[in-house]
Amino acid sequence: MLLERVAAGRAPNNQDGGAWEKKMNLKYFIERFSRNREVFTGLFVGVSLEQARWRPAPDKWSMLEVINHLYDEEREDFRQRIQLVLADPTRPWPPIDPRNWVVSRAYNESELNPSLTNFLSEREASLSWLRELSQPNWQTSNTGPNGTLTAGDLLASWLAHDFLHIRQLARLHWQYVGAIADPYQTEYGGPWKES
Ligand code: NI
Repeated sequence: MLLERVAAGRAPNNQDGGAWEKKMNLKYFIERFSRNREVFTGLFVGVSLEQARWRPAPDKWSMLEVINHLYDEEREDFRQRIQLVLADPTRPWPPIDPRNWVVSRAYNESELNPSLTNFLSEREASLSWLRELSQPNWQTSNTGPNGTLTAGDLLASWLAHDFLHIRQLARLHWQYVGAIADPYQTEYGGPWKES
């Protein structure tokens, strides 16, 4: 499947002999980005605004902060930066500040349903764009304050980022169970640790 796609996608006049594909299985990424849209939806089904705004500690993010972070990352970081590097590798990227946005954009004061809908719509927009991509050169790179990143690095990091936040949201659920079950304990279910 992968080999067939790589061979079929090669442009006859491609100067680096098809290396632009570099075995990046875009179909797999599109499928997972789409499935993760459902995973994020599922993680928020039945969550009250109170739970969404709950932080396990003052310096930890709430579920609402996570989904707003994902919304901004989708628009202003991963998708936009891949678009920018593919369009013009030399063009500097507009700066982003995800950590400060949590506070400066008051994520935890936003409403839950619009926040989730915003992210899900942006993910749909990302999927539409990815499906329309024609022979992108995944090796195209931009060098900036964070070093050199290829379009392929950005695509891979984007999907990996999904899973980091899926893990974070699952942990927030786990912590919330512990909080609302008090005085009952969750230890019998097992500890939270890397498996
Ligand atoms: Ni993140």
